[in-house]
Amino acid sequence: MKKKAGEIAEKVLSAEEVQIISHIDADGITSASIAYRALERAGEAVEVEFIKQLDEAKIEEIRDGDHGLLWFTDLGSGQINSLKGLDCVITDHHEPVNREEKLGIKERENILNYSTSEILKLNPHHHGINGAKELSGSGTTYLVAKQMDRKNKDLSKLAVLGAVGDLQASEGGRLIGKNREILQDGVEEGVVEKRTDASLYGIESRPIPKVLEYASDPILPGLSGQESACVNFLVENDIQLKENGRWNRWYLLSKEEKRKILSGLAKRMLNQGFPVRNVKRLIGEIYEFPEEERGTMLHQAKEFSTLLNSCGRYGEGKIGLKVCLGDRDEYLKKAKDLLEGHQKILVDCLDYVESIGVEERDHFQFFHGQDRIPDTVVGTVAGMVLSSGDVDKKLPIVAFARSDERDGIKVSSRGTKQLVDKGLDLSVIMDECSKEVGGEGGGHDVAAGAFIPHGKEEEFLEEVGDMIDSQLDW
Ligand SMILES: [Mn+2]
Repeated sequence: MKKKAGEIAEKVLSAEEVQIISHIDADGITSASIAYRALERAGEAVEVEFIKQLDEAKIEEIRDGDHGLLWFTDLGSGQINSLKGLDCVITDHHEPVNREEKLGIKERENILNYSTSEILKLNPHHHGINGAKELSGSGTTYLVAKQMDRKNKDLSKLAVLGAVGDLQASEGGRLIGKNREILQDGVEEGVVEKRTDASLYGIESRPIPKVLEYASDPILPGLSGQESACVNFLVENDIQLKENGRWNRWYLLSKEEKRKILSGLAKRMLNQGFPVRNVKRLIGEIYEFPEEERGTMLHQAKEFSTLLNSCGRYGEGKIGLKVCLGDRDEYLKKAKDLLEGHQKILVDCLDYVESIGVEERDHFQFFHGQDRIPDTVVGTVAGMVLSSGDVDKKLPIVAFARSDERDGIKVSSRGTKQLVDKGLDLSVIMDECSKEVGGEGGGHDVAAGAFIPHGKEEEFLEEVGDMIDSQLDW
């Protein structure tokens, strides 16, 4: 990977002008920020554009446009054949959709053939590294930045942020593989710190009762979604909720107080018959950025990346980029407003799904968000529904929503680690089944999406059912 990263570094450094085109989510925003800062430090002219997906129409537009060297970050692998002839490089971690390229990982000969293809690209999947768990788009981009100049080692902070935003640390509660080496760079540079603590969201910036009330991973029985129960639980455990009129925060609690709460939560979960696996998810490794102000969302990777993801969902990648590049004023405020609005929308969407219900089919379950669920959040909602404990976790979930921008249906699908271990690969399913009905798709084994024409939903679902059936050993 180092050699390939070096080749890309050389190419981008010799370009006069670079246009970065990146995916519009936390990982894509941090990818673009890393590429931007590295190029800026090298004194190059840089432009950045964020897109939801790189489809044929977008590629045509790019072809017709006037630009310097194109640097695709956190996307591009699935469209490599359509990019032929463009002066570009790719740093991405999504699975190469093309079957032959995927096979190339295992077959030495194919790797050789592959490496002679004209477009310079860095993708963990071509190096036997799992791009869903061990290296993110921002991590892949960081490897190139590091080859551009060792001074860029401080950008490892953004790579850690992107990996956390892509939920690469969620399994087992810590970053693993190549991500861990990047984390180590950040620790050495003094820009990242790691420690073990509650893995619940909001331990930095939210009042403690809210941390419990909004907990969704894991779900806290009798507490998640129930404000007064959370307050009572904390009072019973002698936790001071306010100090001098200000809400107490988790990070300010003593070890003993944290221990008390966590063991109380574990007891509740076990009493309710939740598996030990879920209980273990209460604790994980957390990543902090010492340069940022304590008690703010920016201080912890989980909260910072959530802020970036909400920028992305509302088409405001540039706001996230500004925050990543250091704005702590106007753009940070805009980003926070987006997040606040987002949390309200999610609550409405979950209410809507509850009202229409989730339909179970033979091999999966699904709901159609129509125009009531924005296509930008349908994936998040699907993931929340699947982990809510209200539906069957043994079935992957597929969700539809009408696209805001294009005429058609946005599809999101989510699985679980257990299903992936049994053979589920949603990226292949979304790719192949959408093609069958005249659409396109791709993503990761555990989470993938597609775009299909209106009215093709039933036909598409039939294909999906058949394919899940053939992938899984029931
Ligand atoms: Mn990504």
